[in-house]
Amino acid sequence: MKTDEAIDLIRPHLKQARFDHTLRVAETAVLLAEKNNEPVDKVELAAILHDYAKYFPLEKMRREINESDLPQDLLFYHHELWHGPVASIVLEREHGITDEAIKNAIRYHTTGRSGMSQFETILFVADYIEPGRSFPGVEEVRTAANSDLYHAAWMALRNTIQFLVGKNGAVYPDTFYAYNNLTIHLN
Ligand code: DGI
Ligand code: FE
Ligand code: FE
Ligand code: FE
Repeated sequence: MKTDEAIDLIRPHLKQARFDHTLRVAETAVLLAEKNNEPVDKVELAAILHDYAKYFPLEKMRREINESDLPQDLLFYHHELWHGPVASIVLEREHGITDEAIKNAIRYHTTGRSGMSQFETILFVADYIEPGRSFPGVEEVRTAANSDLYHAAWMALRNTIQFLVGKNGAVYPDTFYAYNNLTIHLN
């Protein structure tokens, strides 16, 4: 799939603000791909597609998870975690996205996971630092991303875990595994 086809595919599924976010994630991901020697076109495609399922009806996402090989425990956690895994399976089944690197980057873009590839880490960080984001601490993560992609990912995971725990929320295990994995490997 080409970039312009991907944009045409996602556009009708997204609100304007989410579409604009997507284009900023793609621009950010391309810069990180260039800096870290990942295939720019593939990273850009993953970024354009990453929030494809963001506004799927909850019932559709629930059904897709139920009828898939995805971990069923997703259904016990916040529905915000569903759109990445659901996008990865629907994009493969209905739109021929079979590339494993692209599928995994989309699948894990919200939670992260232990042992994320550099490709996956680029989308994870780009989604967090795109210029429209204003999370507390995001500027620090942007600075880190200029010199150390994995350190930036670690900071984003730490901030997200702190944010979720701070509001007494659940944290999906993959997010902890991703954080612990980078904590151990960066030291
Ligand atoms: O889809 P986006 O808004 O661009 O960003 P995203 O896919 O990274 O979604 C992030 C939201 O998901 C963020 O507000 C926190 C929320 N969330 C809920 N539970 C978890 C979680 N994020 C992570 N990483 N882990 C969780 O368990
Ligand atoms: Fe997302
Ligand atoms: Fe994210
Ligand atoms: Fe996003």
